[in-house]
Amino acid sequence: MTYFTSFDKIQFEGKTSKNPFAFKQYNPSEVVSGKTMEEHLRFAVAYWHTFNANGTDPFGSATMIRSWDKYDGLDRSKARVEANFEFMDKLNIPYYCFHDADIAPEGATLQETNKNIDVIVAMLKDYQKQTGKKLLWNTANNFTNPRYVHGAGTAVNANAYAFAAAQIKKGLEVGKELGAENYVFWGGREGYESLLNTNMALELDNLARLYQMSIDYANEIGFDAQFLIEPKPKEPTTHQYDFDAATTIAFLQKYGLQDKFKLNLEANHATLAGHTFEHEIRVAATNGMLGSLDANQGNMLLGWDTDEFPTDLYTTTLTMYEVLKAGGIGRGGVNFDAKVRRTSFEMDDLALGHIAGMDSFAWGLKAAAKLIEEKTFDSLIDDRYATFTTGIGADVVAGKSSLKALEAHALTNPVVDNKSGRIERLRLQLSEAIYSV
Ligand code: XUL
Ligand code: CO
Repeated sequence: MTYFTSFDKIQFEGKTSKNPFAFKQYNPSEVVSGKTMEEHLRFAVAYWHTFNANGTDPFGSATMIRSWDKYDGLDRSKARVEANFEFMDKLNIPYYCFHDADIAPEGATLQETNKNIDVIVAMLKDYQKQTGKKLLWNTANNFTNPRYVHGAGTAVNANAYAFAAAQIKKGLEVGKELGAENYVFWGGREGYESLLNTNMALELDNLARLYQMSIDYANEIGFDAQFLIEPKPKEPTTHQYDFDAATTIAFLQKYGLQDKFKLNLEANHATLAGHTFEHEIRVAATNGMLGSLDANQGNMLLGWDTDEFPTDLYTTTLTMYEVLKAGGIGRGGVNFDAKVRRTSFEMDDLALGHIAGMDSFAWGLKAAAKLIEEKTFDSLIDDRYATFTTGIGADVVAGKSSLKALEAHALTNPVVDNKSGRIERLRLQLSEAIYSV
C-alpha cells in the first residue's frame, strides 16, 4: 500500500529548480569538507511529529489528514511503520527516531503494552533489513501517562518510578534489537512546579540512580548505544532539572556519569533557556559532550516550544559551523524534532516540511564549510588572543604564572592595547557566506 501518493523519490535538482518536490541544496553524495552531505548530516525522521501528531492544540481539535488514520489500534501502528519506511525512502532520509508510545498502542497492562511493542519491533526490524534504514535513537515516553503527573525518574511515588524504570528497560531491549545508534533521555516531567512540596535533593539523587541502573542494564544486555540526555528548561514542567547544556553537564559530573553520556541538543529548547542553539553546541563540544541534534526552530514572538521546521539559514549555518569545528556529529545525527503547522494539514506538507529542513541544513553546511575554509572568523580569533601565545600570556596558558608575576607585569606594562571586536563586519561576512553558496 502507498501512503504518499502525490510524489515520488525527491531528487536533487539544484538552485535553479522551481519544483517544490526537489532538493535545491541537499545533494547527498556531494562532498563538502572531506565528507558527503549524507555523512555529515545523518538526517532522521521524528516518528511522533510525522506519523502521530494530529494537529490538536489547547484550543482546537485535530486537523491533519493522514492516510493511515483509516485504521485503528495495532493496525494503525502497522500502517505507520509502512508509511515511515515509504517516507524515508522517498525523502532519502537514512534514520528515524521514536518513543515507545509512538510505535505501538498502550495496553491495559505493562505486559500488554510490551506485547504490542514486540509486534511492531519485529516489523520495524524486518523493514530495516529490507531497506537499510536505521534507528538513530529511541526513548521512553515517561511523560504523557497520568501516572507521571508528579515525575518519572524524579517521581514522588516509588511505584511511578518503578514504572518509568520498566519502560526504560524495555526501551533498551528494543534499542538493542533494532541496533539503535543512541538512546535518549528527555525529562519532560523531571522537574518541579513548586519548591514548597518538593524534595529536590532526593529527586536529583533518584534521577542519577535511574541513569546508573540504565547504564548497568545496557551493559548487562550488551547494548552499546551512546546514551544521550536532552536538556530543556521548562514545558511541560515549570522548572526542569536538565535545564540546559551547562546544567546537565554539571549534574552528570556531580554523579560521576559524565563519561557515559553525551547531550542531545534541541534548537527550540536552547531558545527557551535564553540561549542560541550554537551556544548550546559550543558548551557541549567544549566539554566533549556533543552527541546529537534535534533540529527545529521556535517562534521568537512566542514563549513556548513550537517545534517548527528549521528554515533560518543564519541558525543552520552557525549550527553546522559548530558541528564542523567539533569534528562532526559522531554517532548522532540531525533529527527533525519538528512538526508541520496546524494549518499545513495535507499529506504533502510532511514532505515539504522535511525538504525545507533538509535544504536549510545543507545550505548551512555549505556556508559553514566555506567560512572555515576561508578562515573568515579564525584569523580574527587568532589575532584577538595573540597575547596568550608569547610572554606572560604564554606563561598563563602553560600554568606557570602567579598573581605575583602577573602583578609585576601589570606594574611595568600599564597600557592595555585593546582592538575592536569587529562584530558588524563579522555579521556581514556571515551573510556574504550564506548568500554565496
Ligand atoms: C520535547 C522533545 C522530545 C524529545 C524526546 O520537547 O523534544 O520529543 O526529543 O522525548
Ligand atoms: Co527533542
